[in-house]
Amino acid sequence: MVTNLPAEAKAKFVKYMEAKTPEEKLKALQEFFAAVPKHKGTENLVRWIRKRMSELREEIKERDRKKSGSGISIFIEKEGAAQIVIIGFTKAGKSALLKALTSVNVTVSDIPYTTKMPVVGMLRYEDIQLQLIEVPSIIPAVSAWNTKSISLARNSDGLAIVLDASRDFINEFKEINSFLNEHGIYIVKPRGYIEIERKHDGGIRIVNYGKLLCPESNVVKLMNSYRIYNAVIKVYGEADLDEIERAIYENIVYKPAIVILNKIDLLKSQDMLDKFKQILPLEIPLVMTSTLSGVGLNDIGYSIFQTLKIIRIYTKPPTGKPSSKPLILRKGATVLDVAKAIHREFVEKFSYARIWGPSAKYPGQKVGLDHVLEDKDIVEINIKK
Ligand SMILES: Nc1nc2c(ncn2[C@@H]2O[C@H](COP(=O)(O)OP(=O)(O)OP(=O)(O)O)[C@@H](O)[C@H]2O)c(=O)[nH]1
Ligand SMILES: [Mg+2]
Repeated sequence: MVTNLPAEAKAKFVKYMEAKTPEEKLKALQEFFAAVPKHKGTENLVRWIRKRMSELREEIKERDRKKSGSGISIFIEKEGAAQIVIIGFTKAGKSALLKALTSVNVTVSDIPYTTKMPVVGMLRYEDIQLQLIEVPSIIPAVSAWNTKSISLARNSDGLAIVLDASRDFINEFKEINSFLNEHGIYIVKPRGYIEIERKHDGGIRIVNYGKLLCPESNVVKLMNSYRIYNAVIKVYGEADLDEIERAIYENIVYKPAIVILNKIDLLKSQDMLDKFKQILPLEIPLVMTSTLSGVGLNDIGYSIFQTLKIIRIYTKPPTGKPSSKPLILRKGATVLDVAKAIHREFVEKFSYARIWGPSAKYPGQKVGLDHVLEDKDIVEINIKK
């Protein structure tokens, strides 16, 4: 059901979107909250506003702590090919895994909530590095506690959800999944998944990767009613107007994920494992590990790499060797993406490319800009003199 907000409320929301500092945002949101009629159709919205207000309060507190010299920044600079957040309930073995995978010095302990600050380590997978960040264990009931973990998860390229095989991991997985959903993070592309990118010009453009269940003109009207006049709206899967309106507020993100079922040495019931495999969405790889015996640890890098849907491309000058450091691109990337990544000139003066590796019909095949690449291809771009 579309929320059908009065114009006054929408105007208040616009103020919120335009606010710069957390204080301004909080104030604008409080005013918006007061202007939203409370009924069935606005239930989700009201829940979202409450949550956002508490996040903002936490952000303000966090920033003040930082100012006074204690605490750390929520944002962690990306390093390596991708940033992966390790998330889960306490004592699942996140620190033990991080320590075993990256040799970072982190405290592993039987005392709950030992990890209070994010810890970073680099995991080598073949010729790339993956940046792993263990975040403080989540406590769904204590909203303020999770702020840091959630914001790091939102900013990451993917998640590694760690479960404890000696506990009721099926339910714990479900709890973690709904916790993430409540915070606008989806590990499976939702039925309707919408990304709204605000722009400075160009009007409202709808890029339809799926199926829009309402006329485009309604989307434009909806956006305009929020005084959004320039934006690219990407529609994945099936989405109706209601879902598009939700996306204006909730800013939903999709994160590829893997599940690590740790402490497999303590698995009590094979039945439970079989059931879990049935409920786990197909696109989420499952790795079973034990930090005690070392089982499964070597599979984690590969699983992360697979779920991220990235490829490694080695560029090579016409006379010379391929670079040893690969370019990281999305699966489905073309020669054009490589040219863009090197320099604009390579696009403008492009003549032809030569390819070696999995996507080449034969070594050194000549191809054009639209050639789709595969992991481990070598690309040599020749430009017009
Ligand atoms: N049997 C067994 N115990 C493990 C395994 N991995 C970790 N543990 C133990 O589980 C306990 C919790 O491990 P941590 O790695 O500190 O847990 P955490 O997920 O980081 O938990 P936080 O304290 O919330 O950060 C420790 O006593 C570890 O020794 C495993 O594979 N098998
Ligand atoms: Mg820990």
